[in-house]
Amino acid sequence: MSDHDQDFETPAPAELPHEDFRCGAVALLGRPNVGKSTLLNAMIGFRLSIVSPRPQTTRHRILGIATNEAGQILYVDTPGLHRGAKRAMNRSLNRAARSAIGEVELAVQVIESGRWTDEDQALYEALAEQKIPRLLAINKVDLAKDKSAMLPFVAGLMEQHSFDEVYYVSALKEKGLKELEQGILKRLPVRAPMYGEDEITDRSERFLAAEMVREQLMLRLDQELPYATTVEIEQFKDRDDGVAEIHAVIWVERDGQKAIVIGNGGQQLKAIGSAARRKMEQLFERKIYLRLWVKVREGWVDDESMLKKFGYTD
Ligand SMILES: Nc1nc2c(ncn2[C@@H]2O[C@H](COP(=O)(O)OP(=O)(O)O)[C@@H](O)[C@H]2O)c(=O)[nH]1
Ligand SMILES: [Mg+2]
Repeated sequence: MSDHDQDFETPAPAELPHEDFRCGAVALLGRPNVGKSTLLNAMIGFRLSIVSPRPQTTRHRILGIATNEAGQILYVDTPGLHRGAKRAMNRSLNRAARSAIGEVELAVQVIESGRWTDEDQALYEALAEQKIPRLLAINKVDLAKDKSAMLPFVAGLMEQHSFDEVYYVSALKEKGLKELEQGILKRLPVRAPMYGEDEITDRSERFLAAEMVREQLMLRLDQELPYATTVEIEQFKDRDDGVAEIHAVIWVERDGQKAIVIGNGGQQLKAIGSAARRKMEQLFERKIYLRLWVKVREGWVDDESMLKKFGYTD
């Protein structure tokens, strides 16, 4: 885990562990909600990238690192590309997804089993312009009641599209992941590892702490409200007693939203705080003291300079 004051770790110089050791970056791309973040977490064996049933849960590009004897894969999770990006926030999400494509050795397009939408097609066409190998991961195969119906779906898809290989996976049930991993590894260059073998991300604990709070907002708030919130870490301090003390501000757009986030008698905020704290304790492997505030900043979702302040710059 990286130091919480620094966003990017300097990779340790390393030698090739053996002559066929592979290392490289892979983008997980697809429309919102197909399961990219769940897949990243399953591939690295850590619940690093936040997941909720809502589209646009992922707002930042996030690197998840998986190292084994065969190689080191740097998975780049991205916000899903989506259309009609009117608000500044949505435009920022699209930029993050697009810039990831230019920085990787390989792309995995993730779709939902049995569905190929216009957005899937648009992403496919954007990827086809790149000179990197692309794999198709058909996710959520656990939901397909009739597995035999999948064959005509895939056959139809392959008639009109070319992928280097197709994989059937369930990120949730951890099915088909070894095969996908091998398909990725063999297409990566022979190269020394860029990160230490126990590192799981390039993101700071400070960043991840904000994400853990945001995950609870996505899970617990209704309708549009999660999209009007963001989280800023004002303090992240390791105390002498071994406890990490974290002060976080939940920003909302209006007073009415603030009241909802706090809830009757502070119930909602308390639930958000204790669930986020438990997740942090798992990920950071120490005791956490978390304090939350809710503050109003009108129009932050449409304001490029506020987005910068809140870290939406990638
Ligand atoms: N049944 C099933 N659900 C999945 C699978 N993978 C992801 N999901 C669910 O799909 C929703 C969106 O997942 P998420 O990883 O946030 O999607 P993303 O927007 O592409 O990153 C969540 O509710 C996940 O639990 C899967 O393999 N099977
Ligand atoms: Mg996601």
